[in-house]
Amino acid sequence: MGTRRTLILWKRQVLVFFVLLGLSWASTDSLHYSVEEETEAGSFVANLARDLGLGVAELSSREARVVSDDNKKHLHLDLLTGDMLLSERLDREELCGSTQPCMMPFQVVLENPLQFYRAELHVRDINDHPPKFLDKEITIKIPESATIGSTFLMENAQDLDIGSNSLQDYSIGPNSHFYVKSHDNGNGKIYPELVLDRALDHEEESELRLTLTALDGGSPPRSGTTSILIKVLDINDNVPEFAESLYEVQVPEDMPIGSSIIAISAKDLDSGNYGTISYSFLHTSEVIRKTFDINPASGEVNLRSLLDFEVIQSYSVNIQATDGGGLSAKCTLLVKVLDINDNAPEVTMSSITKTIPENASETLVALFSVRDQDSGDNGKILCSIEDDLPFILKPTFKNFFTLLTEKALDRESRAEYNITITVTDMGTPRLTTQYTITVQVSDVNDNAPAFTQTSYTLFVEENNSPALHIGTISAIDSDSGSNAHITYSLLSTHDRQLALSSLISINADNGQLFTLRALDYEALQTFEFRVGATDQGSPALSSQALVRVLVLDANDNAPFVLYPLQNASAPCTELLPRAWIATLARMPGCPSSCSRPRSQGCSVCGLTMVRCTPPGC
Ligand SMILES: *[C@@H]1O[C@H](CO)[C@@H](O)[C@H](O)[C@H]1NC(C)=O
Ligand SMILES: *[C@@H]1O[C@H](CO)[C@@H](O)[C@H](O)[C@H]1NC(C)=O
Ligand SMILES: *[C@H]1O[C@H](CO)[C@@H](O)[C@H](O)[C@H]1NC(C)=O
Repeated sequence: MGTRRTLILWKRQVLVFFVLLGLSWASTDSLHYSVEEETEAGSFVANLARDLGLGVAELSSREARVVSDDNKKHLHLDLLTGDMLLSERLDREELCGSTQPCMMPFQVVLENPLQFYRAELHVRDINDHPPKFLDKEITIKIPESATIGSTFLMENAQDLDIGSNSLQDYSIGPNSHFYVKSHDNGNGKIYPELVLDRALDHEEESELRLTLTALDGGSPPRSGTTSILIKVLDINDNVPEFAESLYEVQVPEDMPIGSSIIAISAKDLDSGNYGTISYSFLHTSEVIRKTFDINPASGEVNLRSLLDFEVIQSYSVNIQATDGGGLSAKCTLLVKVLDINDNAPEVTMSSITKTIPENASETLVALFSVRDQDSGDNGKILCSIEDDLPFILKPTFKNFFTLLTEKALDRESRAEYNITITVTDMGTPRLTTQYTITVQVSDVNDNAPAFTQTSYTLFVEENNSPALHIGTISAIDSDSGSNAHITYSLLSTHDRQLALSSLISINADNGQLFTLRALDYEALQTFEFRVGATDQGSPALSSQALVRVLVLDANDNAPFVLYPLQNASAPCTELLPRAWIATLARMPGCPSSCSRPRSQGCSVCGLTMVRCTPPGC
C-alpha cells in the first residue's frame, strides 16, 4: 500500500511540475530543508528571505507563497519575517510510509514577475513507533519428539519507523527450551525464529508460554511484545502404568451378582488417544471369565456369578491395560473369597441303638460325626444335648462323637427318651442343625411282683358249697411283658397237719382262691397259709403274702349219732387244681387231658378246675 501511495504522490508531483513549467520560468537550483517529524506546528524551518536572497519587503510585495506538491498546507510563509514555519505537525509515517528518505517537494512561488523555486523538505524519522505484533498471542504446535535445533518461524513484528528506528531484533523471556534467532528474509523484514534448545516432554509440560519481544534500534529503543503459546504435542511415548503390580481384594462369598469389587486403574502420561486406556482380562481361565467381568473403560471389576468359598477360595486374575497406541501393561488382581456362614453343620449317624436295656451302665446309644463346610469360626462346631437327660456326649477321634447313657436307666420310671443332638457353629449368625434320636428302654426283670397287701383275711361260712370263690389276692409287677406276667401259687403252710391242698385251690393266673370242699367250723375254725406271686422273668422274681381264712359258724348240728357209721359209700367229690390233671391222667381210668373230659365222666368247672370222679375214690 505504501508503494502505491508513493506512486500516486509522485504522479501528482510530476503533474504539478509540468503545469508550473508551462506557466513560467523555473529556478534550476532547489532548496533543501530538513525537519524532524512530529515537530510542533509553528516551528521554524528556514528563513526564505535570506535563502532566496530577497528582502522581506519584496517577498511581501511579490506575494510570495509556499505551494506543496501535494497541495496540502504543510508549510506556511510568514511574509512579515520571511520565515517559513510548519503549519502542522508532520507524521513521517503518514506522509511517506516506508519510503525513505521522506521528501516533500514544494515550490516557493513569487509573482510580478512569476518566479518559482523548487525546494524540498526532508521529514526526518524519529522513533515514535514501537515494534508491534499483529497478534497478541501466537500459538505454535510442536510435537514432543522435535529434535534439538529444530527451528520454528513466527510472524514478525512491524515497526512503522524506518532505518535504525525500525525493528532490529527479537528476544524471548528466560526459558529452558528455546532461544530466538532473528532471521532476515532479504526483503528488509526481520522474522523471529524459535530454536529448540532442549527436548520437550508433553507429559512434563504440555504447554509453554513465552514472551517474545521485538526491539527497534532507536535511541532509546522501543519494544513490543507478544505472548507465544507453545503446545507440546503428545506422541505415544508412554506405556500405561498400574499403580501396583498386584491388587488384592477380599470379597465375601455372598456378594450379590453385579457388585463392583474393585476399580483397577492404570495411568498413561500420554494424552488423547495415546493416553486412553482400555482394560481387559489377559490369559484368563473360563472360570474367571464366568465369575468376573471388567469394564474396559473404567477398569471396574464386577461379579458375574456368585462366589462360593467352599468351592474356590481365591482367584488370580491377570488384567491388561492397553492405550490407544497399542502399548500395554499388566497387573494381577488377587480376589480372596471370604467365608460367610452359609453352611449349617451336618450330622452323619454312623450307628444308632434304638433300644437299650435298662439297668445297664454306659450303653452306647449312637455314634455320629459332625462337620461344617465353612471355615474359621463359621466352621467351628459345638455339639450338645439337653441337660436334663441321663445321657452324655463324648468326643471320640476327630469329629466323631458317641452318645452314651450316663447311668443305669429305669424303664419303669421312663421308657422312652427323645434325645435332640444340637450342633451349632460359631459363625455369625450361628447356624444350627438338630438331630433327634428316640431311644426305647427295654425291660429287664428288676421288679419282683408286689402284693397289694402283705396279708389277706378271708371269711367263709361253714358248709359252703365246694369250689366256692372265697377271695382274690393280687400282686403287681411294674416290669413289662413276661417280666410282669405273674403266676400265683399256694405255698406250703407251717401247720403240717393242715392238708392245704385239699382245702384251698388258687387260680394261678388271677389269684382267685376257692375252697375245695365244705368247711366245717366245728372241725376247723381258722387256718392260714402263704401265697406266692412269681413273674416269668429270667431269672424269675417272686414275693409272698399271708392269707388267713376264718370259718364262720352256722347252726348245722342236730344231735349227732356217732355210731353206727353212716353210709360210707357215698361218692367222693373233690375239686382238683388244674396242675393235678397230669397226675390224674397217669392214674388208671382218668382222662389224660381235658380235651375229652365228659366221655370219661369228668366235667369242667371254670377254666382251670376239673371235677373228676376216679373209679377208685
Ligand atoms: C418323642 O417324640 C415322638 C415324636 O415326636 C413323640 O410322639 C413322643 O411322644 C416323644 N416322646 C417323649 C418321651 O417325649
Ligand atoms: C440292676 O442293677 C443293680 C446295680 O447294678 C444290680 O445290683 C441289680 O442286680 C441289677 N438288676 C438286674 C435285674 O439286672
Ligand atoms: C346209704 O344212705 C343213703 C342215704 O343217705 C341211702 O340212700 C342208701 O341206700 C344207703 N346205702 C346203704 C348200703 O345203706
